[in-house]
Amino acid sequence: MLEAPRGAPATSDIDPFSDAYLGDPYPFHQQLRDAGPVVWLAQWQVFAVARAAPVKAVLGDWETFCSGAGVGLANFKVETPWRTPSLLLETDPPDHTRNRAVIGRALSPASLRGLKSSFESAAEELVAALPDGADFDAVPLLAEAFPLKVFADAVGVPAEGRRHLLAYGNMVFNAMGPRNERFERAMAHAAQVVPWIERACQRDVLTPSGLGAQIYAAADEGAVSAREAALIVRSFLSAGVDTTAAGIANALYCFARNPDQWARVRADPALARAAFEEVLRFESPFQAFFRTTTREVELEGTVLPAEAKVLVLIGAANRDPRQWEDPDRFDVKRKTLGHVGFGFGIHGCVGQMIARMEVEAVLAALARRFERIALAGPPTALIHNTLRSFVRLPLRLGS
Ligand code: OVV
Repeated sequence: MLEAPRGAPATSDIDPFSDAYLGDPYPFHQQLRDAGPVVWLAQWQVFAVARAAPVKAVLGDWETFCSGAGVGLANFKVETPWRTPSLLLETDPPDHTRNRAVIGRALSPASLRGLKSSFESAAEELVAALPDGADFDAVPLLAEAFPLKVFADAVGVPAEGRRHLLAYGNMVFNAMGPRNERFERAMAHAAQVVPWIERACQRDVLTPSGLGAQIYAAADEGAVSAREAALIVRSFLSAGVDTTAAGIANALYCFARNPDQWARVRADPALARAAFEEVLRFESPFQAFFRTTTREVELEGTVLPAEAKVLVLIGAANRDPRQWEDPDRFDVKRKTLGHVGFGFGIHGCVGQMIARMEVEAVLAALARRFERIALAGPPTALIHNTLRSFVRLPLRLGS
């Protein structure tokens, strides 16, 4: 292929928000990686990075590639965001640093230790209720049910109306793409969902011992205002359910497709934790998001102007053959250190410890009961502006 002149990026007409791309992004990822370290997506007038090295370079330099202008296609400096921006996701230092410390304390390994046994018993109970040898849809019964129970319990939100958490996550993550039909469909439920979420962020609605209450306790200490506390709690509810549900569904899909890998986890359930890292690499739930340049910058020989949107293709970086040997092979014993499934840098997933605890509990409970995980029919992929998962995953488990 002809190299573009120095300074000018490769150009592509790939549409990362088309049904074809979102249904099977991997061939497109390869084209984007091979096109160059930075690619200009003509249709959306944004840059994209798909190789592991420039993805990490972008995420490692928050001063140049900021989040305060939004991490979706929309530039918040030009377009009014659909909701009050997140004090974590859509904020830069120094505010981000302060808010991150508050939520980080609530989600620290020390703070989460007490949740482990309740996650394990909830996983045991859900798995015990699954049919042995009969078909069922693993999306509602396992992938969604588990975080709706344990994460919502951990935060301390009411049991009534919890399904709104899934609808809200669907809005939040679809809103990072263009204002397309997918976005509009997700927003169709806003009138019921948004008020429920806003209520659930209030101190008097949250249980007194949950993660939500801990944010308000930090407000009592003066770390943040009460208004900010509500918005930080909103981040739990935005980021903590759909992502983990996708992680569980993607894990089940990986194992159904790779029975030899499930056999390894069965033989040694302690592998469950490492296996989830490989799931995050191989089928990353949060596939893509944007940064915005704060200045003109050269990235691997390409010059990007200030105020440019840069699409960061997490899912592509996680399968970059420049970093990974045989990247399209799902291997639970692979050294997964360096995957960006939880992001990278100052905005790296603050909930990654609780996510790992959740998925590990589910996989370990499944490994104790079931020898076989098989597809019971064709799965229906979720076609979503940023998440990769399934809307239907028919499985048959066998003991
Ligand atoms: C990582 C993430 C995704 C979506 C929403 C948020 C965070 C938030 O802070 O609201």
